[in-house]
Amino acid sequence: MIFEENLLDILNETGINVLLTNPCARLQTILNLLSDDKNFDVLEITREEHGVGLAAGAYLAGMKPAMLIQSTGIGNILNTVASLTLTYQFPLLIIASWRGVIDEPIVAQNIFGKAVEGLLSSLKIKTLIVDENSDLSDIKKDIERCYEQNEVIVLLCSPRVWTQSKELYLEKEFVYSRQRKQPQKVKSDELCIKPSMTRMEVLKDLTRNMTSNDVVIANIGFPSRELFHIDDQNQFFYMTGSFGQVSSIGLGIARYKPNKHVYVLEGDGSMLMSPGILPMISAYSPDNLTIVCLNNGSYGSTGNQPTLYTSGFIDFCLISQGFGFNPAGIENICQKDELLNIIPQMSEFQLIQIFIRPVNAKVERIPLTPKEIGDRFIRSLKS
Ligand SMILES: Cc1ncc(C[n+]2csc(CCOP(=O)(O)OP(=O)(O)O)c2C)c(N)n1
Repeated sequence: MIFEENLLDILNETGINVLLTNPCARLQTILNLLSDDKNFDVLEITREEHGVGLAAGAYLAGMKPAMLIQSTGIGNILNTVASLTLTYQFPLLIIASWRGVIDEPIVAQNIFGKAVEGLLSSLKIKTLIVDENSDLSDIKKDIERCYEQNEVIVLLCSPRVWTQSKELYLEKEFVYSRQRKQPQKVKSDELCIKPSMTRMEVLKDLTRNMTSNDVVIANIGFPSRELFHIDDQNQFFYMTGSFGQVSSIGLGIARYKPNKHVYVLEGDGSMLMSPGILPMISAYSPDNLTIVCLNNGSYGSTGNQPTLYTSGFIDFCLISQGFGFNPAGIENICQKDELLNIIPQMSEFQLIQIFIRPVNAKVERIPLTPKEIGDRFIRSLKS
């Protein structure tokens, strides 16, 4: 059996059921195999960091996710692994094609490839080196433990274990899976320049109509603090780090808990940090996910520093259309009466951008530990 088949068998036997992938030339064979493999839900991630957010969401929703990426991608995820996965004590298996160490043709891989083990060990993340196919037999127990004891484990798989593919230079038949839509302008010329509501006022209105079937993922900082202060619920997930991953977590939960409606409280700063998640939301498009972007034109939680972009010329509604969101599921809101009108049908929208004043309410920090936030959230999804 080739390495890739062996690895997929082990993942299957250990109950892994979601694979979050971003390609590497060495991963061609396994990615080809996965395109026909019904044992896993394979999601293509646009940035490795989103994989960590998605994996958190998938785990909260009861799945067993793993990531399959190039080792360089570990550089893109370290903060999110530390401030989300390790902090909330979520398990995560990362399978990395280890570049920059052996037979490396690309110089730019070398510095990070040689440093990656040390970086992971400085975060006390267990790293296992896979040099040959037979190493996998020992690794099964580690993968099982990862999910039993909520650990993060990284498999650094040497370039020599992957089956060489001859397809790198083959032209593949390419078909657009969706018809291109002519972008339709949504009120961008009428974009609100004088918002009247504060975040606190909006959150009070949004939560008033929520039921126990509604799940909220709240952005880092004051959005979480204000929500907690207004109405703390077990099915509210408060972020304390992993800036930029709120929609990834929401997408992960929405995909695996289709009977719940997931509201993501995004920020304009956070969306600027991670617009790369929008194509994934558009493509996987769960109809139980609503992104509410609270646009205060600034980085509110760090002291309301205006962002040059969102306080000026960026229109997230138009951007989302460009990424393929259905224009009928997108709305810009500026005034309270518009908000009150839309709230009863809020669950039908994919993205609602609400323009608010850059004001933070004087509310205390959330007195729960990340572990408590995660544990009670998981229990609430089961009930
Ligand atoms: C990787 C990373 N960079 C920067 C920060 C600091 N930070 C925390 S919250 C925040 C601003 C959030 O702004 P936005 O998403 O617009 O939400 P708001 O607070 O305005 O509601 C920043 C810059 C961080 N925690 N992590």
